[in-house]
Amino acid sequence: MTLIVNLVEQLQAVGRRSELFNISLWCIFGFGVLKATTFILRTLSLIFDLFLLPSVNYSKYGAGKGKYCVITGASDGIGKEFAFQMARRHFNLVLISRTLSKLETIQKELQGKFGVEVKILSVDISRDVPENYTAIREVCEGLPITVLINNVGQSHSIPVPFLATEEKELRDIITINNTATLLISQLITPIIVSTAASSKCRGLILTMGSFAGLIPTPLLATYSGSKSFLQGWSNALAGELRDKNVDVELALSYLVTSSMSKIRRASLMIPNAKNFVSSTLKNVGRRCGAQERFSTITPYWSHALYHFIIEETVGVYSKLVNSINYTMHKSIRVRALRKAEREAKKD
Ligand SMILES: NC(=O)c1ccc[n+]([C@@H]2O[C@H](COP(=O)([O-])OP(=O)(O)OC[C@H]3O[C@@H](n4cnc5c(N)ncnc54)[C@H](OP(=O)(O)O)[C@@H]3O)[C@@H](O)[C@H]2O)c1
Ligand SMILES: *[C@@H]1O[C@H](CO)[C@@H](O)[C@H](O)[C@H]1NC(C)=O
Ligand SMILES: *[C@@H]1O[C@H](CO)[C@@H](O)[C@H](O)[C@H]1NC(C)=O
Ligand SMILES: *[C@@H]1O[C@H](CO)[C@@H](O)[C@H](O)[C@H]1NC(C)=O
Ligand SMILES: CC(=O)N[C@H]1CO[C@H](CO)[C@@H](O)[C@@H]1O
Repeated sequence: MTLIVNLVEQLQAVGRRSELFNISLWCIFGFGVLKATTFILRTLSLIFDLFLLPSVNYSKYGAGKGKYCVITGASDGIGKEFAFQMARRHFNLVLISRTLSKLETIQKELQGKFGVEVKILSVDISRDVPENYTAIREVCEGLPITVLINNVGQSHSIPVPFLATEEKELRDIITINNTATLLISQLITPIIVSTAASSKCRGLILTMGSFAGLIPTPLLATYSGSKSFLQGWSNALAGELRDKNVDVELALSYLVTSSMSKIRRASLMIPNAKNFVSSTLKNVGRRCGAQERFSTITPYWSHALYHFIIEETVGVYSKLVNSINYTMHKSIRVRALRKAEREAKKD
């Protein structure tokens, strides 16, 4: 205690001597106050978003007024949950994925349960051919679409060094996660803009991102890059469409149970698709865990706290996070290779 008092007295003595020193002290003090204030505001905003605010009201996007929501990769996992939860909010739907039989089952169930109109289209989005985009345009043209959910994603096999990544896998990642998302958004966005203008409601373009895009991830380099690409693209588009009454949002997720993640049991850090989607739709337009990012949401509470803590401490681009991540994926790769070896022996 006396040490501090002594120090302050000495500093004051120096301060009396030097105007510059005084100004510097005030600057440091002001900087500290600013940092502390923004930290407190971000923390409060996080708590309000996650635990206190009521669900977003979808009537601003035309819920219950015959408006349509287009969902890609809608026959399973997260996409299928988006379909159910948007139907419950009284949106008509356009559902796109490869497997027609799965789409037909969902169509019947949703039409029966919620009395909404459901159109389905089977296309393989990894085959980047103009016919397929024409097919999508034909289904969507003339419909009053206000919401697009860019959800499609295909599972990567196992963590792999970039130099050993096969060209096909590399191209598929970029085609499915990037090119298709861009082209489908280019088809649907003009429809959303004109529907929003003519029916005085807002539009929404929601894209599924991933923690792999948030945190550069060694051994998933191409995939990690493809997801950061979506972050940059989505936020830039958000700026372009702001005056057109269209909200553009990127949803960030750590693992969710699904056939893609090959995880069946939900846990504290790994929700099932239903809980993940309900937290996304409840808070769309708010940031939750992504407090430092505009037009981005980390919706699920445990993912949100994880994102917030990394960002407020070492930062997502730090060397520390990068090397922890490298070790983690190296061990996943070793285990996956061993498993493949065992299965090869069995056959
Ligand atoms: N699960 C996770 O841990 C996790 C974590 C972060 C982000 N995400 C993101 O969440 C999104 C959905 O993931 P999910 O876990 O729900 O995946 P999922 O359960 O594997 O479902 C993928 C959906 O996409 C469709 N699909 C896959 N390839 C397609 C293609 N080439 N053309 C058309 N449709 C295709 C599938 O239907 P068909 O088989 O009928 O085509 C299925 O409906 C993805 O964007 C993913 O990046 C997931
Ligand atoms: C949502 O907003 C609409 C119109 O602004 C209003 O009529 C409706 O009651 C609201 N719904 C809820 C659940 O607050
Ligand atoms: C998508 O393209 C493939 C390959 O050209 C074609 O066989 C298929 O019929 C197309 N799908 C639709 C729905 O048009
Ligand atoms: C490592 O990367 C993955 C993305 O694949 C991410 O979900 C995870 O949070 C990262 N872990 C750490 C400790 O940074
Ligand atoms: C082909 C491919 O690997 N696509 C990636 C698309 O995004 C999902 C989830 O973010 C990844 O799991 C896939 O690896």
